[in-house]
Amino acid sequence: MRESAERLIDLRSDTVSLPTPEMREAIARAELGDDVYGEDPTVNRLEAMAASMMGKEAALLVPSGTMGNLAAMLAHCGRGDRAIVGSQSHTFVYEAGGASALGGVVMAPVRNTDDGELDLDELKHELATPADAHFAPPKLAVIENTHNRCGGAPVALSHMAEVSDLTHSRGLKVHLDGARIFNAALALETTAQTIASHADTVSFCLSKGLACPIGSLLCGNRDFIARAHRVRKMLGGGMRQAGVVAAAGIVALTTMIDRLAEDHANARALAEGLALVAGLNVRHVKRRTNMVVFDAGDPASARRFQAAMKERGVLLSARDATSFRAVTHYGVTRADIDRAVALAAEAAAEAFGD
Ligand code: TLP
Repeated sequence: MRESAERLIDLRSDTVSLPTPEMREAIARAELGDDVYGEDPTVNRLEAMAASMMGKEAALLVPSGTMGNLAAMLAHCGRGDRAIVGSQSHTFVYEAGGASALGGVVMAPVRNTDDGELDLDELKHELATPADAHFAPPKLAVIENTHNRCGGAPVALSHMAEVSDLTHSRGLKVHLDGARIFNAALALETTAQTIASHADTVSFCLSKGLACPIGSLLCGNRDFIARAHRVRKMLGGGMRQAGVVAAAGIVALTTMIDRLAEDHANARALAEGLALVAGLNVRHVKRRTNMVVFDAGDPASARRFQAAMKERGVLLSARDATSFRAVTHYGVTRADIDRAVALAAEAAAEAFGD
């Protein structure tokens, strides 16, 4: 949400959340050094915390989730290697094809089910690529939990275990895009560490539901993190006094995880409210996290609906020509949700009326 006099209800993404007062204080007081030399004590502290929370040997602070996934793919794969990704995954859809454009990695999409899982038959087919000079050798499978384009669905641990077993049995590695891993842990009633145990490497974001201004962490074993460290430098992601970023991250990991329950409850209330608005069709998810995806008729009515909401101060992100995503976060209260639902009823009457 922007810092301005006008109070918007910004449901476009949890990335719009602003840092907490405690984060701003921690940023101001952070002990700093040059992290490219490995000398920023605050970064070192955050990386150690992240590695231990994910049950991995080491961690690396990167500026964004996109760079975390890219550094992981480039550290796992060489030019001409194949990475198996979900057809609806963030790495495949929303990262500008970085692994292919910058690293020569061949991305092989496997269908995502509505629950954010990988279609196992298609995965097996990709894994069965013959060791023949015609084919780009598969090196990596990428899974996402929670799954953004699949409505924030938390992906079941049993599925993760299956993907991990199949992939490892072929000698490939598994990377988890755990941008919202703490939302997944809450919804699955487990720990982030248990989720991450099904992957060799994991990236997670500080700047989504945890409300930090910047930053993601990539975690894995020491060798992998050493390779990723070089890739991060190559990508221009080596930051100097990065303790100003890490200080907020430490506050996030100590104070902001439990409150995600509030975002999940708000998303549930929003889904229930929008489901009662004529003309809107809320997509069902087995377990809701902090997202609501809904359809709003044909493309023209959907455009009118989005504009009518914006006029009333409620921002949504378009998922495609007819559907929208609303995300709850630290900057959205329960009262905002009730107001957003009431305004959606008005906007729908305007957009879908004769
Ligand atoms: N997702 C953003 C947009 O890019 C769509 C959002 O608003 O949700 N993995 C997943 C699963 C993500 O949802 C995102 C951000 C990222 C990686 C990338 O993180 P950043 O934005 O820090 O590069």
